[in-house]
Amino acid sequence: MRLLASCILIAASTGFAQAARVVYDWNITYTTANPDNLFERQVVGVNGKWPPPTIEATQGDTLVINVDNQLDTFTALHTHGMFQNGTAWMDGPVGVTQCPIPAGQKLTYEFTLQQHGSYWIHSHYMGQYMDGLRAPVVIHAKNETYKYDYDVTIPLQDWYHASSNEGLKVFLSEWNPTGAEPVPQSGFMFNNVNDSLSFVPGKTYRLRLINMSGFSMFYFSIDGHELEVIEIDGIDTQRTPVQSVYLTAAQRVSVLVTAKNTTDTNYYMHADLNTDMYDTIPDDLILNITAPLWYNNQSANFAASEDVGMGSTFDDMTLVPVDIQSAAPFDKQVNLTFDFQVTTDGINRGMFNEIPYLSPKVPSLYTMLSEGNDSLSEEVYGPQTMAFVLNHLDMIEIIVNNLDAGHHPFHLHGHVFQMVGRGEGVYDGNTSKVEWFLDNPARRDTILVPAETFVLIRFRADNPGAWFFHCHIEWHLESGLAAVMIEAPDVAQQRLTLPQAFKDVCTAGGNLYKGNAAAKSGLDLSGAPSGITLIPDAFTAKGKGAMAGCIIAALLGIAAIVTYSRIDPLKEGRTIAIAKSEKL
Ligand SMILES: *[C@@H]1O[C@H](CO)[C@@H](O)[C@H](O)[C@H]1NC(C)=O
Ligand SMILES: *[C@@H]1O[C@H](CO)[C@@H](O)[C@H](O)[C@H]1NC(C)=O
Ligand SMILES: *[C@@H]1O[C@H](CO)[C@@H](O)[C@H](O)[C@H]1NC(C)=O
Ligand SMILES: *[C@@H]1O[C@H](CO)[C@@H](O)[C@H](O)[C@H]1NC(C)=O
Ligand SMILES: *[C@@H]1O[C@H](CO)[C@@H](O)[C@H](O)[C@H]1NC(C)=O
Ligand SMILES: *[C@@H]1O[C@H](CO)[C@@H](O)[C@H](O)[C@H]1NC(C)=O
Ligand SMILES: *[C@@H]1O[C@H](CO)[C@@H](O)[C@H](O)[C@H]1NC(C)=O
Ligand SMILES: *[C@@H]1O[C@H](CO)[C@@H](O)[C@H](O)[C@H]1NC(C)=O
Ligand SMILES: *[C@@H]1O[C@H](CO)[C@@H](O)[C@H](O)[C@H]1NC(C)=O
Ligand SMILES: *[C@@H]1O[C@H](CO)[C@@H](O)[C@H](O)[C@H]1NC(C)=O
Ligand SMILES: *[C@@H]1O[C@H](CO)[C@@H](O)[C@H](O)[C@H]1NC(C)=O
Ligand SMILES: [Cu+2]
Repeated sequence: MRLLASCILIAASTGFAQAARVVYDWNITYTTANPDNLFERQVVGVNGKWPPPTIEATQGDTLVINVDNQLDTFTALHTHGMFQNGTAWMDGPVGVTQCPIPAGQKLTYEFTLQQHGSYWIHSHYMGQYMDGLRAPVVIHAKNETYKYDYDVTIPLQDWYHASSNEGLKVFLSEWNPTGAEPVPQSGFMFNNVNDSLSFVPGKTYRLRLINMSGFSMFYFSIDGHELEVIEIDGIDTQRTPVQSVYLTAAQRVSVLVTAKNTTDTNYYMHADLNTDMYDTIPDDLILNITAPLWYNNQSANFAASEDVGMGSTFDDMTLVPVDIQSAAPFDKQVNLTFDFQVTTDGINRGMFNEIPYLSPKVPSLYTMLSEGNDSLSEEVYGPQTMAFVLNHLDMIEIIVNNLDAGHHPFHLHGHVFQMVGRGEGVYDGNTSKVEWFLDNPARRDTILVPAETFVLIRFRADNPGAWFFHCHIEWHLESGLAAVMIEAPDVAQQRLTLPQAFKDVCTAGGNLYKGNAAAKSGLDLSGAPSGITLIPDAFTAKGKGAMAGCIIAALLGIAAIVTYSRIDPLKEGRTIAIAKSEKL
């Protein structure tokens, strides 16, 4: 890659900046890793190694990833944050823009990089990215907005000892009625607990912080150093000095840091886990993760900690994009209210508007492209696909009301959105309850929605395709906290043609690439995934039999925690439990 980068520089300096074809051959393979030094486990890696390589290219390049699935299960890759404008099928989420790639099959992802900034690539098949299939994607601008001497990527990751399948079995179980998520065994900066960074005195660094966690949210800071935020999720912002930043799962923040001129002291970088997210806090989980920042690794001491952890005053909604775009009034409002409830299958699920998302039999994008005028009706996408049909070029406002007592990061595929408003409780349309950000609001692709609050986000429906909108906590996505924006089906049918290779992937896995959510034609939806719903009038309903619910929950909750401890070889017999009863 270094060679390639210099080629691009030469091309640029001779006046004909030629876009490159940046090709990665990715055999998706099992291997083992022990990045936290506590437990060696099987992981999903690339070409027999873990971690997978960082992908690096320049805006305007064509990125090609030749995937050969050498696992014994399915896979699919999502390049997080790419608009995929005109190549919607390259987006990656199974059930939305593609069928899963079966074991032994190949598929090539190929698209033009129309954006620049910090992104990441990860599996979008069940919880597979938590097994290690995730890597940073750095797209350099042809002409970066800010100058710096060094460009360093710092992935922040949480780490589980049990496989995601084992985690899902425990999480999506009738023995887990409170929806207690498996808590990671550790977290680290870079790729393992021993990694560190060395600064050259006086130089300016761009640190690309990329939160590749499945669950955890971090606060990042460096003792003795000011951070200047310059990018969130690919959007350049005005330089904004802060002491620390937070990142929810899937968010990215670039900061500029100027190294000191003196080398008599070393410093620690901090990435503190947000403990509000965990229902239980294992007593051996290191919450305040540190990694050394070396100026002098021979003898010097470390400066005293200035870490404020969760006391951070960072607020991403006050950041100011360099490319100015004021908010425009919305044409259509999509009201999404979410909560967690035990459903008819006995499982505690996350859901929008009381309907858990169930993956349709045909990916929604393919339904959109194959169902003629029926693709304009939400019905054709299935009763539990949470499909919202958007008209081409409308300004869309999504209301996200969080009824839950936890924080959740929401990600929209295919777009960045403006974060135009927020407030306490549920947004009922009373605009005076909203704290507004209408003058060049901050834009990004993943937003934190704090407990019992709402946010308002807006985007222009100018990218025909089917775009997933979901909680980026993998456990919650798998349980049903998702919706699909069906953007301009009429225009999509004119502009988009599904490549043969994507049809072949469906066929190879025994799936169809045409038809409605039931894999039938027209509006005959019999057989479409459905029937996992709220329990009508049951004890789990709010305000009814709450006492009985709590007692049963407490008993079952303990059972769930014991069950979880059993699948973790290191945790045998030791658990600390704080049951989170608010969720009932
Ligand atoms: C970290 O360092 C320790 C001590 O030097 C070593 O035993 C361990 O293998 C290292 N772990 C990793 C993941 O590099
Ligand atoms: C991918 O796997 C195939 C088959 O085992 C092998 O021939 C090829 O060299 C591998 N490619 C890479 C980049 O490791
Ligand atoms: C790069 O951007 C800077 C600041 O926006 C501008 O001053 C400079 O002329 C640009 N350089 C090129 C080669 O476009
Ligand atoms: C990454 O995101 C997770 C989930 O939102 C969060 O708990 C964790 O603190 C984040 N990490 C950082 C360094 O911001
Ligand atoms: C380091 O030294 C340079 C040159 O003397 C000076 O301009 C700069 O302000 C100094 N930086 C710091 C962080 O003290
Ligand atoms: C310490 O510095 C030396 C020389 O710069 C370098 O080779 C070595 O990797 C450094 N060690 C650590 C732990 O950073
Ligand atoms: C982590 O840091 C916070 C803030 O400095 C502090 O309140 C807390 O006690 C620390 N926790 C641990 C486990 O060190
Ligand atoms: C779809 O609807 C348009 C406008 O209502 C109509 O002109 C067209 O014939 C319809 N196409 C089909 C295949 O029914
Ligand atoms: C959104 O839906 C919630 C839940 O049904 C409701 O309480 C709220 O008033 C709605 N908001 C708007 C603006 O319609
Ligand atoms: C709207 O909210 C404001 C501030 O909370 C409140 O004073 C006002 O009565 C509300 N208006 C309506 C129509 O509910
Ligand atoms: C997609 O491309 C069209 C032009 O073909 C452009 O008007 C639109 O703004 C783009 N949308 C996104 C989200 O990139
Ligand atoms: Cu969530």
